[in-house]
Amino acid sequence: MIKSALKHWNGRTRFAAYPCWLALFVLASVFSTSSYAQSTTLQQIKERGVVKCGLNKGLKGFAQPNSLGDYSGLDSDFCRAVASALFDDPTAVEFVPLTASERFAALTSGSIDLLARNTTWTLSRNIEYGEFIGVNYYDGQGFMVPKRSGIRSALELDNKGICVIKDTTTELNAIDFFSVSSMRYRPVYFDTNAEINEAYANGRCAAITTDRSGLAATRATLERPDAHLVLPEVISKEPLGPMVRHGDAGWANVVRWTLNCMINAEEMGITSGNVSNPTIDTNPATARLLGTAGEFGELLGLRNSWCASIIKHIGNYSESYERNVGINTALGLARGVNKLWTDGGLLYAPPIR
Ligand SMILES: N[C@@H](CCC(=O)N[C@@H](CS)C(=O)NCC(=O)O)C(=O)O
Repeated sequence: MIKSALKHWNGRTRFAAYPCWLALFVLASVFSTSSYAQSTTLQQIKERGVVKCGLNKGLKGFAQPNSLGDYSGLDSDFCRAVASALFDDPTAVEFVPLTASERFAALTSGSIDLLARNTTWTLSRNIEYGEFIGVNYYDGQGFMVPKRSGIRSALELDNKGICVIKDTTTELNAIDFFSVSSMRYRPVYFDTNAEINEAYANGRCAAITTDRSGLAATRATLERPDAHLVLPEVISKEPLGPMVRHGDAGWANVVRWTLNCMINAEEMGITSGNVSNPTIDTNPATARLLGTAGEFGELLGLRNSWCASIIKHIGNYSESYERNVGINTALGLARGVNKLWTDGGLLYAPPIR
């Protein structure tokens, strides 16, 4: 198109070529305004100096506040990872605790910059509320019962009281499951984990249903975890992932590549322990990840050492997983499908190049 436009420029058809130039100009301006580092959200956060991150009010392993209101967990780690990418400072986060019912309005209204709250990626949420940037925990829904109930299968829950949190995929999956299993469904609804755990502990329902990671978390907070059993059935797919609002691709990229950085770092053996070691093996892919080769941070509107900052402060995916939900924690969750693809799991991050 440029060649033909130039040809016309020199000839009598100069005027006729005008629309062509106009089109080029329009295209160029469209590309420059939607270009990589242009993000209003990113700009606002840089000016504000903190990332506003929506997370669970209290879910052990994912977002658990201590007495000072300081959070630990896989999701709060993710908030801190984004802050590290932006500011090289994992504390540059304002945590915004949200119930399941509050979470999407908080995102769409702009009161948070990102939502990292054990939220399942579904089609309707993707269309109505925002962009899922990836999956930070592949989960599925299950049931937990007191062992002494004698219940050993979810198919024995006909007409039994089921504790469930409102405005969740949990609520919808349970309806499907009881219907296809030709069982009567008797839900008892709650807003928060604190309420549901208390109700379950007090025998207000025969079983509690939620994501299996959530069941492990609840079990760990009960007085005698061993007295409770997570039933074998997995009744749904719950890909849990962070979300951002629609309409700011630059910001979505920053959040998406934060997760990709942590997964790629695990694959390359880069940890919080060796990331700052100057003698670290720098093959070309490692150098791109650490920002010593290429300008990938700049493409995102960040420093080139953005990913090195994440690993330095938070660690790679495996470090965050093992610290918060892994086999040696109270939740005791084996990596399972959350292993890297190279180990037979589902975690597969696109390359930094
Ligand atoms: N992943 C599901 C369930 C999310 C969910 O809210 N789960 C409950 C149980 S694990 C929860 O986090 N409750 C905590 C609270 O609101 O206090 C979804 O996205 O709808």
